[in-house]
Amino acid sequence: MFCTSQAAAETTYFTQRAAFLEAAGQVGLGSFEDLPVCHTLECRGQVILQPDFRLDLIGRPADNKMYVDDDAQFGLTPTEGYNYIYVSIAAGNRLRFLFSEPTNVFAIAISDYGDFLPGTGTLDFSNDAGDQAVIAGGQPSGTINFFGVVNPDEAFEIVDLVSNSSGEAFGLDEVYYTGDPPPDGP
Ligand SMILES: [Ca+2]
Ligand SMILES: [Ca+2]
Repeated sequence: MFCTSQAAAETTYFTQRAAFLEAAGQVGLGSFEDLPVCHTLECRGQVILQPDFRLDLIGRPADNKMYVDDDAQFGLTPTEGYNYIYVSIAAGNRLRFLFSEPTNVFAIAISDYGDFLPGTGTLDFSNDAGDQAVIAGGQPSGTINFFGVVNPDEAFEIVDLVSNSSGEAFGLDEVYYTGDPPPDGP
């Protein structure tokens, strides 16, 4: 038997759902279908809770909006089911996903990022395993960006999304992570 010292497998990034799912193994899905839709002021800073993760806005609440919506509008849209998360955050503020169990994979579908002040900012991904990538930048209204990451060597519990563009509203849906698939999919 040959014994070779192997370099650590590299983190891989994906922009296609099918390729990500093939590489990711068994995944859980957060699609926000079980949450009540709420547009009121009281709901706009809410913590979004799913069975395997929570999603927080980090930054001044007055500068941020985040709530559960089921109404596709202005290019923001669900990508799985009916519900998605409407987000508007000030430049430099962050969305933080905190997973209850470490995950080696993460993916998300982002809609309508980059059309408000085209070309002025990016939506950036990072995690507590040291991975970093740009998810989206200036692009037309209604664009959907699928973003996935597989880190076979180092699991992570925190994912941060930071927007560097002020006033940008976008949607997020379809969060994948290492876990048990829901009974009816994906
Ligand atoms: Ca959904
Ligand atoms: Ca937008």
